[in-house]
This record gives sequence, C-alpha cells and structure tokens, in this order.
Amino acid sequence: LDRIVQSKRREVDALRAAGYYQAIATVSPVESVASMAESIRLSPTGIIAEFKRRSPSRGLINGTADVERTVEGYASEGAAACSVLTDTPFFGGAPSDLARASRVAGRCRLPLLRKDFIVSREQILEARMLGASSVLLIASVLTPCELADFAEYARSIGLETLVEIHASDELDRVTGIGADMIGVNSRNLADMSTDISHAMRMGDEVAARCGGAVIVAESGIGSIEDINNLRQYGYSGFLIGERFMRESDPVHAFHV
Ligand code: IGP
Repeated sequence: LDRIVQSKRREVDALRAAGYYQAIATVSPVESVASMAESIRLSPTGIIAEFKRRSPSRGLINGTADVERTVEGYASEGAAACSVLTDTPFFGGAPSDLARASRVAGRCRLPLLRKDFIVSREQILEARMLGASSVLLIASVLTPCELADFAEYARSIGLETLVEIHASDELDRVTGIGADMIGVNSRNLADMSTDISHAMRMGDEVAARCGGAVIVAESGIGSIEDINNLRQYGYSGFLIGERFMRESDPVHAFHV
C-alpha cells in the first residue's frame, strides 16, 4: 500500500507540474447521476459492480472487457452503482475509463464511484469533471486532517464520499466527517489477504456508529450467500470486482 500511495503522490505532482489540473478545471463537468447512497438504499441488490482489469494481488483479471459494454450490462442486470478503477500502474485503469463509463451511466441513471488512491483535492475535482457521483477515500492513506478536508471538499463540489476502513480502530477517524457511505474492506491492504468474515465481525460496531451512512462491504464477495450473510450484519452495499471481472463477459456473473 505504501508503495502505491508513494507512486500516486508522484503521479499527481507530475500532472500538477504539467498544468493538467488547471486545464481540467476549465472544462465543463459531465452531468453525474445524483446520489449513490440513495441509489444503494433504494436498490433491491445493493450491488456496486466494479470495472477492474488487474490488481496487485491478482495480476491480470480481464484484459479484453470493454468498459462501456460492461457498465451498460451492470446497469441492466440491476446493479445499484458502478465503481471504476482509474489507477493505471497497479490496476490497469485510466481516467478515460471513467469518462467513457459516465457516458453510458448517464443514460442508465447509474451512479459512478471513482476508485483510486485519492491524495489531493485535484483528483476529486477531476472525478467530478469526468462524471463521477462519488469518490473513494481510504482512511489509512490519509491524515485525519486530509480525510476531513477531502470529505468537505467533495461535498462542496457535489460529490458523495465512500470512506474506507479496514480495522475498527480506524472508525474513530471517520465518524465525525459526514461520510455518505462507510466501506469496510475485507482485504487487508497491508498483506492483501481477504476474508469476508472480517466485514461480518465489524458490522455491528460500524452500524452502531455510522451516523446514518450507508454501510458497504468491500472485497472478496463471490456469491448471493455472501451478500445475504453480510446483510444480516447491517450492510446494504456490496462492492464486487473480481467475481464479475474474471468472466470474459463480466455481466455473465449475474446469471451463475
Ligand atoms: C473489489 P473484489 O475482491 O471483489 O475484487 O474487491 C473492491 O473491494 C476492491 O477492488 C477494493 C480496492 C480498494 C481496490 C477495495 N478497496 C482500494 C483498490 C483500492
């Protein structure tokens, strides 16, 4: 994780030096779908289906899937929202994937999450410009000040936040910042091991302290049984990537 975040900070610094963010700020934003939290609350599935080509822990997951086709399929199969990885070096995504996804998502009324390692306000503005409804903020990557500042900034430009934690000692840092959604990642980003019983164990405590935020279980979800089990522990959102993306046509996974 440290390596990814260091690389991300260098990437953002280089883009800033090249004047990229200044240029971005002058284009008019793509209209985004209003509320991801609301969409999850109202959805019978609660599924946030992710477009992810590769990951550091799994290597190549899908090298051929088309982002527009996949997002359209996710929407028509009943996903509540879609997450698009925009990190290039580690996840094989790109900001242009989000831009392409948002063209389809606008038509299908599907809210989009920008999935990346956010380390600066500029990336949040960029997410807005590319048509995201929300951004992921990873608590363990940010100082308490940064976390509060980024959450406030996102809100000020009309984006919702999914604030991700792993361990319960991180909960203190997220309860006061007005997160729209709180995600419990069952993947331990320190060693990349995944176990959804981790999210189950955390469920009650997060539900008791979430202040009305939608609670999302992240990673390692592979079946309807997993979803039903997690629901019992207070989760209403389910972020699923690999289970969909390892099918040559990710949308297929909804039918198995
Ligand atoms: C999806 P999975 O096991 O279904 O592919 O997991 C999602 O939770 C995972 O991609 C993720 C992630 C992250 C990726 C959760 N938090 C932070 C990158 C950065």
